[in-house]
Amino acid sequence: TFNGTWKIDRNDNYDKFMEKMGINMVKRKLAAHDNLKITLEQTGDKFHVKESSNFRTLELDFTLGVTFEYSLLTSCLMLQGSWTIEGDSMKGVFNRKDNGKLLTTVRTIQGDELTQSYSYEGVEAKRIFKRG
Ligand code: MYR
Repeated sequence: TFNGTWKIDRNDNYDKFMEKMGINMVKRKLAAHDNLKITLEQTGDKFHVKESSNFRTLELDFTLGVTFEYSLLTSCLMLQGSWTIEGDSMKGVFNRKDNGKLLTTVRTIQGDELTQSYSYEGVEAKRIFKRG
């Protein structure tokens, strides 16, 4: 189960990933240490998400397989897409609203860590969270 609170522990290639996304250096430096904390509450095929970071706090709801919108880094960068569950993974398929390009993301749990992988235009990154 993905339920619970997850605190960011470390990143892998996240700066390069954000650069590919076109995010400027100042924001990238802040985002690398954003203290992201995510609380996931799954009930059936519905999720309630609480997100808090140095940038913002946000709550949202989505249903597996149903398209919703999500904004990045308080900016006007918007994604549109959905999550599904495949086996033990959550798979997210999103498109940027500004250029239509694909961003995919996968959440998996290994032991007491949640790894979220991101892929955009051939660049991959990971953010690894610990239960908090
Ligand atoms: C959630 O489940 O936490 C809410 C929906 C998340 C949508 C996909 C997140 C992709 C974030 C990419 C971050 C890249 C920053 C440049």
